[in-house]
Amino acid sequence: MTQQHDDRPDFTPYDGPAGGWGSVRSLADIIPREKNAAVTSAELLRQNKPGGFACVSCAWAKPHPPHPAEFCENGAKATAWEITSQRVTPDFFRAHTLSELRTWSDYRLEEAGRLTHPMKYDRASDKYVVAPWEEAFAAIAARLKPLNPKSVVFYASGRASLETSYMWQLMARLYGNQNLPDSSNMCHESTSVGLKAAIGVPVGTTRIEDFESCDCILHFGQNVATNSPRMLHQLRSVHRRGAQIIVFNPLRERGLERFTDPQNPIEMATGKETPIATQYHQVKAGGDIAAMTGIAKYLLDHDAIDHDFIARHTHDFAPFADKVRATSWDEIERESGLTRAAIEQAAAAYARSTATIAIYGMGLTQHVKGVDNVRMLVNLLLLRGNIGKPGAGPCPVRGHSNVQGQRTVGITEKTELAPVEKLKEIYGFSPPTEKGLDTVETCRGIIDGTVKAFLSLGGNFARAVPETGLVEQGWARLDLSVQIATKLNRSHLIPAAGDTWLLPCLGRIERDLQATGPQRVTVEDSTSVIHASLGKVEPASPHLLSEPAIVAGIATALLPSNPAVPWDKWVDDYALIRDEIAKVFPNFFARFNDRLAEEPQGFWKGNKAAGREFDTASGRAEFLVPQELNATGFAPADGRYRLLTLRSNDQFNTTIYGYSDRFRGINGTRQVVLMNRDDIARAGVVAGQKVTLATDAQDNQDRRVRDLTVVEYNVPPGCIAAYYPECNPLIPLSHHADESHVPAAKSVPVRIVA
Ligand SMILES: Nc1nc2c(c(=O)[nH]1)N[C@H]1C(S)=C(S)[C@@H](COP(=O)(O)OP(=O)(O)OC[C@H]3O[C@@H](n4cnc5c(=O)[nH]c(N)nc54)[C@H](O)[C@@H]3O)O[C@H]1N2
Ligand SMILES: Nc1nc2c(c(=O)[nH]1)N[C@H]1C(S)=C(S)[C@@H](COP(=O)(O)OP(=O)(O)OC[C@H]3O[C@@H](n4cnc5c(=O)[nH]c(N)nc54)[C@H](O)[C@@H]3O)O[C@H]1N2
Ligand SMILES: [Mo]
Repeated sequence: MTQQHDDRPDFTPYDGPAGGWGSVRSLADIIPREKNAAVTSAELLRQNKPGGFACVSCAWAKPHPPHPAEFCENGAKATAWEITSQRVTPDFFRAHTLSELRTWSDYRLEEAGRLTHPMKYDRASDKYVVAPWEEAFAAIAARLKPLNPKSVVFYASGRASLETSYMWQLMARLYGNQNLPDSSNMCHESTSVGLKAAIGVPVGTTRIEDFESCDCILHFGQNVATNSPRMLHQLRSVHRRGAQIIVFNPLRERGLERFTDPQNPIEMATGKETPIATQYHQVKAGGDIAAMTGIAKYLLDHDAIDHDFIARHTHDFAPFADKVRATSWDEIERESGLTRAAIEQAAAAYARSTATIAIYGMGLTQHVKGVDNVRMLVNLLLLRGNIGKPGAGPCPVRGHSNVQGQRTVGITEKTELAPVEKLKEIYGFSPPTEKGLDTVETCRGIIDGTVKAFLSLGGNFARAVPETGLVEQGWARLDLSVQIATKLNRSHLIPAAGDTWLLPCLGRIERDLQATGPQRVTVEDSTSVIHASLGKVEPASPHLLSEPAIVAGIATALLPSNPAVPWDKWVDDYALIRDEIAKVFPNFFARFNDRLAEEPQGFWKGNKAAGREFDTASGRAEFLVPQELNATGFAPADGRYRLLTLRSNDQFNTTIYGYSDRFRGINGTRQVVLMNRDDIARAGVVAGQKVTLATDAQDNQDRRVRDLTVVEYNVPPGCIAAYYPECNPLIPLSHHADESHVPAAKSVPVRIVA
């Protein structure tokens, strides 16, 4: 059951499968709570289907043909959450000051419902008050015009459509910057950097069909049952075909162990479960480079490598092989926390495979050596030629439903990834070429005062980023904060010194009616397939504007008029925006509108590396020689733990649906720290006791999170786990992946203060 906060904390280990009756009960609990059961139930049948809408939860691939119900427990929660009948109206804001709302939990803020009117912060009353859209656009433009464009940031959170995202980046560049951080800066940027350098594309090469022909899956640091549950269907059929699924994860995540399909009546009636993992290795947090080095060592020692592929398609194999051979099993065992025998068992299974997919998530990307983690996994694939053939390839599992797509259409702070020449040719201006700010650099700018204005296309920036304390203090000094959002969150409650705007938009499941009729939007999934999405639900309020209309409103007020950029016409007909995308990105989007019509199940935008064409420095796939086995970026020390920050099964990032982390058996509270039994004894605490975590960093900043209940849990010694975003104040801003700047949220150095 989904529970309220702390109503009765309960830590009973869960011994059911993922899916199954627990998942049905969880839905039966959530749908009525949002008081819109009939609409939600009808909408769920349109989810992830041709002519329907693309789920607003994760970015996992949508199979064709779809399952009769192509949704999962968490996708259904996301749908119910968006089309709730609860409303945050002007009356709500008349009743509550921002000082009061800041004391509310993340759960309570979003549970209050959908925002209904454009609002402006009024300092005298400390409240949001209604203001008309035209006033909002004019006032925002008036604040932005005198500012140095370099001091303004345009953040995007990964959910907005390709159409909106395209307009967002174009507005920023026409205004004069490419300060376009997005949530992927906290997420799969290690993939974008690592895969680009290794294989020449910033995205995975695996397609959903590959799951039908692989005979092995290497699975690192991704929590499938919670974060991409529809993928359990693919994993289950892979397992049933007798393929190997080899998991590396510090936690024994239930969905990786066994699954009962909640949509299969026979499985439900008989309680039949399918195991998922064939091997499960509880690697230490940050120990993956070591574990993968061990696998590579076995492959080299047993000559289980694809010499022909390596010779024809790769570069720098020799230094990589030398380094691996020179690394001792002692070091590998110590750094991975795994025995040689366990690693060899994994390596032997991999060596027998003819086609392997490498799946991974935040467990690899969110470390100081996050890029090396990704590259090391590619090294393993290259050793056996597992790229560019059926059933093989890297498969990063993306987060937000269009986070990969936002990057594809120009949301990037990096000039070399921006379509500078095309923009210049088509719109007749000189796009900025100075590198823009990413998320970490934006935080630094907010803290040191060089960032003056922050515009947010969705998301909950102040809550999702590291170093929460200093970021919130800096935020209060901004000249302008503009938040385009569906629901209230903490980032909306920290008023800027200048103007603060809260602009409510349509969600993707809602009908988007413009001058030429109902509009579709498009998104890109984790496997580079572009899908159309048509919302049909009555909008939460008649005062909402669509995201494209809001961006156009700001852009029109802000920028000199340019006949090549008819913002209003684009809002009248989103197909015109798709025509622009097709002109600027012809390699991926030629005949964009036609292809949507021809392939209603979605079209693949293509991927050179999938055809063994490697757009890298050497023109071949690059091996990387890892410099360190420890991905955490810090040395072990007495009393220093590696904190990994987790998502529960009852949240979407900073959106907290409830207090039930069912598969982990943690219910009724999120204020916990999961510890190994021996560590509990060593630390001199007891299970059930409340402790404080303090960051163990060599700077003068005091970072603490208090009142966390110790829960005994099966985690490797020296590793502890607690929830995101509650623990974000503990992450130093400087603690991020070397090249990609992804905050290292999966290994934060902390001490326990009893
Ligand atoms: N329902 C739901 N769906 C979501 C989200 C959500 O919050 N809720 N968020 C979305 C977003 S934006 C994203 S990015 C994805 C995130 O999805 P995931 O990539 O699954 O991210 P996390 O939940 O942070 O969990 C990472 C997993 O890595 C493991 N891990 C931690 N440290 C290490 C390590 O050092 N090595 C290894 N091998 N494993 C490690 C953890 O135990 C955990 O199982 O999901 C997306 N989908
Ligand atoms: N410690 C720690 N920190 C992390 C992570 C971690 O694992 N550990 N994970 C990181 C990752 S992977 C990510 S992606 C980031 C997430 O960071 P963000 O993407 O910034 O945060 P979300 O929680 O996804 O944003 C939720 C808000 O989005 C708004 N929203 C929802 N739907 C829509 C819509 O359709 N349109 C608009 N305009 N707004 C909408 C709602 O107002 C909601 O409150 O957090 C990162 N932070
Ligand atoms: Mo993410």
